[in-house]
Amino acid sequence: YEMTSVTGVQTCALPISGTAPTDLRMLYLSVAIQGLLGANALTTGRSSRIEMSGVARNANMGKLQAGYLFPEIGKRRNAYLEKNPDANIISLGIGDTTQPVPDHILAGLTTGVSNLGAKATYTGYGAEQGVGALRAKISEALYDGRISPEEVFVSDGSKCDIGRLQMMFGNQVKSAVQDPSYPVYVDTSVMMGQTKLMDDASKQYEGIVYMKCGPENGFFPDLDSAERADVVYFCSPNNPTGAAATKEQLTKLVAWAKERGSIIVFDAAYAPFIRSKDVPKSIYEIPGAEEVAIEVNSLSKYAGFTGVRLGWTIVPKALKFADGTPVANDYNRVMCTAFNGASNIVQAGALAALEPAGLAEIEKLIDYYMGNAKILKDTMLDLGFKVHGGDNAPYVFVDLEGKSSWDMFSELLETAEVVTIPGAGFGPGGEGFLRLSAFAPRDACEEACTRLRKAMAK
Ligand code: PGU
Repeated sequence: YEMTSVTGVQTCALPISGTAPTDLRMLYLSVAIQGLLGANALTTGRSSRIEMSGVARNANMGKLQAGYLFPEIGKRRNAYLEKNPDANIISLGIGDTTQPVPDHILAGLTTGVSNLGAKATYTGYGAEQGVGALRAKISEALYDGRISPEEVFVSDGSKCDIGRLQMMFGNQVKSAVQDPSYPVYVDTSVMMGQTKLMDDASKQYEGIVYMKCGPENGFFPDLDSAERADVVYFCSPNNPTGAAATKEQLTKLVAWAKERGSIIVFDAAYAPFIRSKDVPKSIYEIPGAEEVAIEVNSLSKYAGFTGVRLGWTIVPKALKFADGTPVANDYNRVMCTAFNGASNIVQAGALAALEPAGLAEIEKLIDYYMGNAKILKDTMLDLGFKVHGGDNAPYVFVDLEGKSSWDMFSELLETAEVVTIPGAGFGPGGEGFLRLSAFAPRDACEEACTRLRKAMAK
C-alpha cells in the first residue's frame, strides 16, 4: 500500500493478502491508513492531499438530511432499473413537463437564436433584471399593470430565485414554511445557516417555523397559533398538496404578515392551473400585498420551460426592510452581483409566450395536464382513497390512511413500476400522503392508472 503525502512518499507494506481472514485484513488496512493520515497531518498541518483538502466544510451543509428530494427519488429509480433492466417505469414523480413547446412560443425562441446571427440584432450581456420589453410584458399580461415593469426581475427560474432571495435575507432571519412544502424553502434556509440541527423525533429543523397544513385545516395554516417568523414561504396552488388558497384566506395571510411585520415569499409557479373563480393567481390581487409580499414565478410549468429556464420575481417598491431600505434595492444588488441576466434567446421565447397567441397555447397545454390530473384523481377516488388537490393544481395528494409514504413509494415502484413522490419528502406534515404528478404524457398517465388500480386495490 503506497500513499503520497504533501511532504513526500510514504510506503507501508501491509499483510493484506494471503490467508488472513477478510475482517482481520480490513482491520490492518484501516489502522494503517489512519496512522498514515495522522502522521501526515502532524508533519504538514493538514491531511493527505489524495484524501481531502485543508478546507473546513460549511457546517450548515452537514445539517442537511440526505440528498435533495428529487435526485434521491431518481437514485432509487435507477437502482431498481439496474436490478430490473427490462422494467418499463412510468413517472408520476417529479413535476417535469413532457409536452413539446407549442409553435408560437417556439418561433419566439427561434427568433432569439436568429437574432444572434446578424450584426444588427446581436446582443451580449443584457440587463441583469431582464430586457425592458419582457419586464413590461410580464407586468401587463400577468399583473394587469398592478405591478410596474421596474418591479419585475427576470431570471433563469424560480428555484434559483428562492436561493438568491435567501442570499439577500442572510442568516439572521427566521423562516416559516407550510408543512408540507416544496423542499427548497427549508433546505436553502438550512444552507444559509438560519437553523440548528434537525430534531430526530419531530423531523423538524430547530429554527424554522413549521405551519402544519392538512385536511384538518383545509391545508391552510392556523396563522394565529404560529410563532412569528421574518420570512414566510407560502405556495398556492400548493406543491405538494394541490390546495389553492382562496381570496379570503390570502386576505387573512396578508393582514397577518402586516401585523407581525413579516415578509411573505409567495410562490405562484402553478398560477395558470387555477380553475376556481375565488382563487387569486397572484398575491397582488390582495389589496396591500405590495407592502408585505415578494412573488416568485416561472414559465417552467406554464409553457414547458423546465429545461429552457425562465422565471421572474416581483419585488414591489413599497416593500421595505425594518430600517426603511427598499427590499428591491438589495434584491437588485444580489441580481447584479450573483446573476448576469436570463439568456437572451429564452427571453425572446418568453416574450412570444406572453403574447395573446402564446397565452392561448399555454391555456391548451395546461388543459392537457389538468385532464391528466382528473384521470389520476378519479382513479384514486374509485379505489376508495381520500384525495386532495388536482382541481387547481397539477398534483394529486393521496391520503394513505396511516401507511408510511416511503414504504408506499417503494411498493409502487416494485409492484407497478410507477414512480411517485412520498409526502414525507416535503416535511413531516406530508407523512402518510403520496404526491402524484399530472405531467406525464396522456397514454403513460392512463397506463399508470391501470397499474395503480391493481397495485393499490384495497
Ligand atoms: N416552485 C415550486 C412550488 C415548484 O414546485 C417548483 C418545481 C419550482 C418552484 C421550480 O421552478 P423553476 O422555475 O423551474 O425553477 N417543482 C418540481 C421540480 C422539482 C425541483 O425542485 O427540481 C417538483 O416536482 O416539485
